[in-house]
Parts: sequence; C-alpha cells; structure tokens
Amino acid sequence: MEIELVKGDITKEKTDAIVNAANNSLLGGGGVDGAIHRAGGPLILEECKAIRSRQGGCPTGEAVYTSGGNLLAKFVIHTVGPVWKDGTGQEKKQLQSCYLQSMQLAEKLKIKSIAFPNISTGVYGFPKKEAAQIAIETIKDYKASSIELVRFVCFDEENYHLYKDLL
Ligand code: AR6
Repeated sequence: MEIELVKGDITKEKTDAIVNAANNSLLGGGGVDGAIHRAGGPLILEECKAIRSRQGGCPTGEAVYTSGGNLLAKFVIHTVGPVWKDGTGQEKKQLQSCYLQSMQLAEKLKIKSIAFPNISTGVYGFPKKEAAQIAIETIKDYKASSIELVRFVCFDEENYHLYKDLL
C-alpha cells in the first residue's frame, strides 16, 4: 500500500473514496464538511439523512458512507473525529478509530484508493502534530487487502509541513 501526501482541496481528489470530517448529526457543517457537501451536491445530504433515520447519526470515532454525488470520488466516507479537550479522555483513541474504521469501510466497499483530510485539526481543536502522528501511525500499521493507495490531503501549510516531516 502506497502512502502519498498532497497539499490541496480534498473535493478535487480522484481517489475512489474521500473521507469527510463530519459531526455526529451527519447534517453538514463548516470546514471540509461544508466544502464536500457544497461540491458534492444534495444527494450526499439526502443519503446522510437516510442513515440518520436508520441509526440516528454517527457516533464519535465511527464511520459511515454515502455515494460521492457530483464529486469525482465514487464514495464519501463520513467519520466523526473527537473534540479536543485536554487529551486525558478518549480523544486519541477516537481519532485513531476514525482512520481505522474509514479504512475498514473502504475495504468493505472493495475500493483501491482513499484520501483523508486532517480529521479534528480544524474547529475540533486537536493538536496538529499529535493528530498527524496518530494518522500516519494508524495508516502505516494497517494491513490492507484491496486498498493500494492512501493519500493524505493537507489544506493548510502547517499540517502539510508536519506530515512531510513525519513521512
Ligand atoms: N480539503 C481538505 N481539507 C480541508 C478543506 C478542504 N476543502 N477545508 C478544510 N480542510 P474541520 P474538524 C481542513 O474544521 O476539526 C465541521 O463543521 C482544515 O484545514 O473541517 O474535524 C463539521 O461539521 C483542517 O486541517 O474539521 C464538524 O462539526 C481539517 O480540514 C466539525 O467541523 C479539519 O478541519 C469537525 O471539525
């Protein structure tokens, strides 16, 4: 499995799936979530609403999927990162779980490539360096079957440089 790093907008990615840093409601929001819903169109929100009526949203650290709507990616995997408090709670485990469950879901979908944003490092306030370490470690340790490519898509300069150094 290849690991790549790019700087840019995840809504432009051509990977089979892109991951969204969503919230428990699955009803959209700001940041990367807002960008994905804007670029992907109303179908994604409709499918999120259907998931909500089935299971009532998405718990922190878990992942669900919808189609990609108007995006180039076939699927959007919506995962809910933890809100950073002080790091003594479940934050680190939950962030690791986001990456792990997204990979497991991608394998269930039998896809070959997936792009991740820097989950929880925006409004959820997770320290960027620790988040990058967790993301990279979790993906490096993952024993993939169908997935051949994982691409980390960093939107901001700080995350890009952190990932570059760590990778
Ligand atoms: N492509 C890639 N990364 C992006 C993009 C983009 N187009 N836009 C922002 N980022 P955030 P969170 C980066 O706040 O911290 C939403 O309202 C950004 O630079 O989007 O997990 C949800 O609905 C940052 O590094 O997500 C939730 O309520 C990273 O994406 C809440 O925010 C994550 O920032 C989730 O907070």
